[in-house]
Amino acid sequence: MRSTRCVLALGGVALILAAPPSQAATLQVTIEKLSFEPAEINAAAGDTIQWINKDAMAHTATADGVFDVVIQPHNSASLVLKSAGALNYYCRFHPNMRAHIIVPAAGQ
Ligand SMILES: [Cu+2]
Repeated sequence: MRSTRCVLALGGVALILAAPPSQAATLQVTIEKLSFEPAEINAAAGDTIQWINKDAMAHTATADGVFDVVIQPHNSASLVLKSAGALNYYCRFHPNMRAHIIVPAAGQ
């Protein structure tokens, strides 16, 4: 497990926060106006990603062969990351909606 993680704060300012090495976190990604924000997050295997859909239409977070989460309008959905590795995901309904999860291998 990594000892630091990036969290995007208001205005896109990146803060580096120390985190307990073995504690899973919940990372939130907001979907608003057909875009994932932040579009890139650092996560660890075991972390939960929670998508919060502020739009009036359904979206998905889809990484082919890895996960496919539907997020209903004005609702949220979450997923526990199973393994390390970089992941690109997109919305099946709006394929130009794209985002990225960076999951470092243990020890990085
Ligand atoms: Cu969408």
